[in-house]
Amino acid sequence: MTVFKQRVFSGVQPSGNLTLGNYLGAIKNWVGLQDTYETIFCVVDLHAITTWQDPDILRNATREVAAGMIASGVDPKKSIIFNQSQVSAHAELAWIFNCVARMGWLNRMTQFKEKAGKNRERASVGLYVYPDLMAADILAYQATHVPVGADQKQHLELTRDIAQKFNSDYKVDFFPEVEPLIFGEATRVMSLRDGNAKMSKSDPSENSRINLTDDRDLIAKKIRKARTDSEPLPATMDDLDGRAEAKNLINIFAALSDRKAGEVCAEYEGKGFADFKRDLADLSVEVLGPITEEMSRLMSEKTYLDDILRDGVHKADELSQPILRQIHDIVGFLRP
Ligand code: AQP
Repeated sequence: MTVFKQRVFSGVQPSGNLTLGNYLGAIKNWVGLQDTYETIFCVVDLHAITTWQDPDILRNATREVAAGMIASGVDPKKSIIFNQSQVSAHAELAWIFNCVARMGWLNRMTQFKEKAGKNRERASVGLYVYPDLMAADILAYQATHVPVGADQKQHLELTRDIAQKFNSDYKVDFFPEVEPLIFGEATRVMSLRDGNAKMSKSDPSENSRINLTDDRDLIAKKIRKARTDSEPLPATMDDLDGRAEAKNLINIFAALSDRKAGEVCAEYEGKGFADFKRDLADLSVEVLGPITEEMSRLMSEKTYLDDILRDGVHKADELSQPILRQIHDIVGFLRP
């Protein structure tokens, strides 16, 4: 059996402002992995264009996501940080995986159904094969671990299916079995306006999310305006069933303070939301304020950000090209 190097890959789309969901569900968790694994973090601009992106805004958002990662503690000296479109292995391997994945598998992907909505016939083909590109992102590095939010679980299962089918079709032990790393107290941060909808960059309501570009006042204001109910907080998380907005705010509090949700709930037992939201606003400003400020400082240093991305592209190419060449040999592509 092949022993694979313990390697982490993850990414974020530059499809809008980074949200508290991206931070708590993904980026915050990446920071602690840098000392244990070889870590590769990608601004997935090829994924972003599966829905329309204005070119100038996309360029800016690409730097902004890189700045957000670095401001959150991803260290360019420890991790490879780069943008996906500049490393050709991603798109090339995605094509091979388009030929490995089955239509039936992709038809079951709930993210496509949610994002395409009623307008399925008008959705881009790229949006449909998005999970194949995600599998390529990971497997172009033979990555073994992928830290993501809970919404990406199904896509990672598909990555495992693709890897297994490739190995079995070509009778090789080439791709590892990828392990999802879904951890923290906020694996699925919900909208501040609707506790049953995921907090998302592309939600038309600005008040539904906290952006990592919001200043301290705006962060506090959005928390104060977050939708809640009129009941006091109960003693345990189980007693919050059916109160999605309340549950979401407790989970956010717990994740921001590195505590357990149950512990936070018990601390506020019997209190109303006025007290809780005041404390949550203070905590959010304390934790996110320095990140948003550092991010905005980094955005004024475009050359520095571009140098980091260029260096990352070079390193990512060096890792992925030999793997891609082996894949070509396995598939039977002649290299004259
Ligand atoms: N609300 C969330 N809670 C927890 N984790 C989340 N992630 C995203 N939203 C939440 C995690 O962030 C990482 C990067 O996500 P992405 O940008 O690649 O795509 P997404 O999941 O489609 O994020 P958005 O914000 O909803 O983007 P749009 O609106 O453009 O589709 C992933 O690890 C994801 O799990």
